Amino acid sequence: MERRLKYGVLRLIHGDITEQGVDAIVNAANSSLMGGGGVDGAIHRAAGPELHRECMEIIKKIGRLEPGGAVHTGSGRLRERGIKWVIHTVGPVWRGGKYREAEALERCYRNSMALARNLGAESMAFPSISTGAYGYPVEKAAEIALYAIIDELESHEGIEEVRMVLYSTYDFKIYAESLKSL
Ligand code: AR6
Repeated sequence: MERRLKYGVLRLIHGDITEQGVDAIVNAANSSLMGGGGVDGAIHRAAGPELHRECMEIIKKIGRLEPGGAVHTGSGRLRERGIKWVIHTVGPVWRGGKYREAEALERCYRNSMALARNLGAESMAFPSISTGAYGYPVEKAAEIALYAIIDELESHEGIEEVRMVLYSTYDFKIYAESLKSL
């Protein structure tokens, strides 16, 4: 499923983000950039130890990465798959919706895309940020993610393709329904 926008195309993909041949992939990290489970674990495993070393260098400089923020590293062994950069962003932990979780989630997508544009990436892939360990309801997260990506692709030149990579059939279905209604 895809949507053509003014400056690029948005594609929904059912698959694994580490297998996407795009310039940049986005990691749903935590504030310490220590690595973890879920998509973070999968990306670190596929990229190898260099990614962790680069993340620790960043943390030495900035202390911690706040929810909504985004930083980048190289891609370690993922370079062999054509991936040049990993963009690390931290989604909000879902606490019922009254703690500006939506704003933080939207910033993850917008800041990651701004960073990708500055790096010169022409293609990038997102996982469904915050909807695993961080508990964000996927229907709500899908609407925010897709709206932010569409708006960025309608207003900024540079990125020609954004893949939203959904790991489960259920998530893919929810994102597809959400895209139809936007
Ligand atoms: N490719 C694409 N999506 C994936 C993959 C993959 N290989 N593996 C899992 N997902 P989560 P969060 C999906 O928990 O909610 C980590 O420990 C998964 O099915 O990875 O932002 C971090 O270190 C789900 O839909 O991220 C943080 O501590 C989505 O990725 C914390 O979890 C996000 O789930 C971040 O939690």
